[in-house]
Amino acid sequence: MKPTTPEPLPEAASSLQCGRHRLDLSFPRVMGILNVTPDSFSDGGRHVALDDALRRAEQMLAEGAAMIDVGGESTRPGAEAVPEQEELDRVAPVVEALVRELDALVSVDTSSALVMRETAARGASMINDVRALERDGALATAAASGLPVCLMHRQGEPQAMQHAPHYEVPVEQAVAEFLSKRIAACEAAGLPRDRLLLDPGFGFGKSVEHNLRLLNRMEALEALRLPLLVGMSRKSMIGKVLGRPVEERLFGGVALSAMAVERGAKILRVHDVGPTVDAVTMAWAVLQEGCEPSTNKELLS
Ligand code: 9MG
Repeated sequence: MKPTTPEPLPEAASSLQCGRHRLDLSFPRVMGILNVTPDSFSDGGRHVALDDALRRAEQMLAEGAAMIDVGGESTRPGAEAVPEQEELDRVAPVVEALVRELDALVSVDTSSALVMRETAARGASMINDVRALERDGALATAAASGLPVCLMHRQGEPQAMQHAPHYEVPVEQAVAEFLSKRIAACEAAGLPRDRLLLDPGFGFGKSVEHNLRLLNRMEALEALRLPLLVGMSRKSMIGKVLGRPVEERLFGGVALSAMAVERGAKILRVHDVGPTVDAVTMAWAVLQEGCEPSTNKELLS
């Protein structure tokens, strides 16, 4: 019998429909982080000061962010869970304002089906779930929303995930296997591949050595042929290598973003938008050996 040649896998898509926005992924894009927890933009009480959040988002867009990721529950190691209704009360007015006032491409960082559904109804354009749609109702809700979803790898829950993380197989293999299973679960639930992005989940149940190896070997995830989103901004992997507190991790984070682009990342989730746009635009120019096609910078003019 004639040997069969396996079908070549398609390339990761070079653009993504995000609600009413079409996101061009033919060059690296920056996602600005907007945490709306009471310790970020507090009005002095339990409510987020809407105007401050809006001004911060506006600044990130002016610095070249392609989208804003709004989150109402901290996923930092050790963070406490927030009741769903409280999370919704934090994020819903901000999502609504970003859409209405800035016409921004808004991603919502949530694992809650309620928050996904309600923010989609208010104009959110993407779902960013650090639990990869594993919570009750999340898969069906995300599928029904019509929005793209970022599936992130994690091991454990934020409360305890950094207590001696351990993997039975190389970390990049564990991450790729987990994400493949989640892609299959999404497809089975009616959420097609062309609405998915993948994220290795730096810092989510990983030691500093796991994180460094995972970044160095991120090409292992390129085999899954979906756009890669990464978040390393200000994380403890930078603090541990450089011995620096969170407010002194900018240069380390920018270096990691450039390296991630070289290893296939298409979206960088960061706090420091302007410096990251410059770094990834330079990295991309080197990889392309030129500054065409259009870059984040051109969008500023
Ligand atoms: C919400 N959040 C915190 N860290 C993150 C990361 O690395 N990736 C994604 N997708 N979301 C994150």
